[in-house]
Amino acid sequence: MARTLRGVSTPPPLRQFLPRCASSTASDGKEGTSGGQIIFYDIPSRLPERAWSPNTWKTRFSLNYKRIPYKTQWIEYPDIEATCKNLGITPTANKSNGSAVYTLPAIHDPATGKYVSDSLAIAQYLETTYPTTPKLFPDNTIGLQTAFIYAHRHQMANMWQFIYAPECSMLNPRSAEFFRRTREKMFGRSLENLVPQGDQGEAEWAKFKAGLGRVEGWYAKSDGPFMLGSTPSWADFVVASHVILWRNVWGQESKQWKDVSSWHGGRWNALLEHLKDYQQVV
Ligand SMILES: N[C@@H](CCC(=O)N[C@@H](CS)C(=O)NCC(=O)O)C(=O)O
Repeated sequence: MARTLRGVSTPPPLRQFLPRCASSTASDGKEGTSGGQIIFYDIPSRLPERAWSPNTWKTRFSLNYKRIPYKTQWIEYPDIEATCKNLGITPTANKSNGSAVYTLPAIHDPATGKYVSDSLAIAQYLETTYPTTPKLFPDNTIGLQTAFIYAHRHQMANMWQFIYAPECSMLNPRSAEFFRRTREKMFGRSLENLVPQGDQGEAEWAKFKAGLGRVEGWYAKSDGPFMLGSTPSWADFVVASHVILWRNVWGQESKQWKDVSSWHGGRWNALLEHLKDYQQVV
């Protein structure tokens, strides 16, 4: 039964606040013509709109929601480390052997000269640097929302095995080769072999549904379509970034997407609809 989603606050139209700018690609990541706008480093795909990565979508949502002008610079997977090192962007993690892991999203803000990596650190940076823009963590909820990310990630553990193979096919050839090589080394088998089949496939798919159902249970407690009720916040952008990933990697017409979008009273598709104003790729 379709759930009634109540009390959505209507945002001002976003388009009028955003610059009319083309996205660009530069092999060294250096780009001298951002016109004072923030540069947002993202990973391209073969999709018409190019954007696909859940982590970088969190930053796109953050910038769009805050109506902060920016331009996207597309960096293929094998160029991420060199680009970050070249720009002085800090790594976001360490491998088990202690070596640094460089990831996107990252941003460069010419107004402060700062480079920031990690989607949550970027959100915090934008929140403190642009305090009069719409809040990602209203009412001092940053601690709770940080805890939410960990809880959400835990519920999503069974999903990734269904993602990696189709994700790889969606990437441009250089990124696809890098992604396949690094992930197959990490998992010790082919991406295709990661996808569980037959009865095991159904059991794992049911576990994914159950995890997402727990997230739905948290949403159902709030008085509105968003985690904080009628106002979107970081938590919704994290969840929606994953929903966009599913729609993209499996495709609108796929059995998987039709399945997920029918679950939980249509909650996930509805969430994307409610956040439509913040999904521009510029
Ligand atoms: N904690 C980071 C994770 C970012 C992340 O894992 N990004 C992936 C793309 S979705 C990446 O850049 N991976 C680089 C690689 O695997 O070499 C964040 O939230 O920004």
